[in-house]
Amino acid sequence: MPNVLSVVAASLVYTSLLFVTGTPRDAATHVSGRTRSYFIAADEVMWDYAPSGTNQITGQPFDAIDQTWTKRGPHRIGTVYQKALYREYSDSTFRTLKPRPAAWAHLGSLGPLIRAEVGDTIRIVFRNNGHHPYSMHPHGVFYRKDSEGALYSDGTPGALARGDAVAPGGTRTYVWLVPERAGPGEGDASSVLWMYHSHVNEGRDVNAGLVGPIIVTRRGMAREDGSPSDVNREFVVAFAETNENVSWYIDDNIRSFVGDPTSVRRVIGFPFLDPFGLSNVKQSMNGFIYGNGPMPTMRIGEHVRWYLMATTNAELHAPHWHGNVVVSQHMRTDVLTLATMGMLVADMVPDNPGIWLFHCHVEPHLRGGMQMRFQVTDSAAAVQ
Ligand SMILES: [Cu+2]
Repeated sequence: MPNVLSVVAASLVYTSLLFVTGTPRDAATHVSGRTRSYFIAADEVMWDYAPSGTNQITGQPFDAIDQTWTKRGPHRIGTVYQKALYREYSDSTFRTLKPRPAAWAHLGSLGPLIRAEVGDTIRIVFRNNGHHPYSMHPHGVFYRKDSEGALYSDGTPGALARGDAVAPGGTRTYVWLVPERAGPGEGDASSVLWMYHSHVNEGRDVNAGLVGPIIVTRRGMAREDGSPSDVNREFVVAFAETNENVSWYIDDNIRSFVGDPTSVRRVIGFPFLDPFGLSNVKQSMNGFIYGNGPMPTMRIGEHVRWYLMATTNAELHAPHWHGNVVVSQHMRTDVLTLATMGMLVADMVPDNPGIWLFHCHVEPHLRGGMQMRFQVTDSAAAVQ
């Protein structure tokens, strides 16, 4: 009996400790692995949604409907917009951009890939090179209030709240833990997708471009670089109905790119019934429309993992791979359903060579350019 009582007493003390500190002391936050450091800035850059100037899906010049979103003119911005994008630097001086590996060129406008294995700690030095307050707010990983990167009334005292909105020119270090609950669940594959984005004024920040991927690999399943050891190739694709009308930079873009800037005004609210508003809603995949991004390439028989995400608008997407099939959520399919801020993992073992379409099946998205291609080859030489 005394033993039982002492166990009960000990557990009461432990439980009350949790309430007092607000910090679980058990496996929930247990990390013992390596610390992975990243130097990431929010940079204001010009971004082209269609750098080739043509429709890569049809192989033709943009047709009259394509030009709704691609033609610059007296009342249209066209395909080049000023945006704020997350970019990776070599060190804390933020002088040298870290080159993006060829395997990740397809990320396009997305921020740098942040990786971890369960048990690791992610340390981000964030520099705001923009003209608006920005932050980095992660999904899935374990953060305390000083590393949440989101601005709202939560009672956090001043010093700990500095990361909620980093002022222009400011720098902030975020520490994100990767305990078991940030990694694959029981039914998941060997890695899961999370994302990070600015969360000061979420709609304006994310539509300006501040969003990127996090991949967490199961403990014991990671290579040195953090990638899952049972996968040959990984691709991240963000389906985004990017609404440039709500970006911080819409007025700058009107001034810079519209031939007659006084003829148009920023559309507030529902943009689709206004021709100028509609032209600024880009049906993008990693910041590209009409297949203008790098084409993912893979070999027959490889284990290919696709990570799909959507952003912060009224998004409902139906990603569809032609020619090959995937297993996602324990089901075999070639079409998934992806909603706002959704994060999906789909595994493919390509068995059908060719250049294949990968597109959103929601008709207005498809027509607006939410399409890309991927290549399956049986030749080793054709794949990087
Ligand atoms: Cu869609």
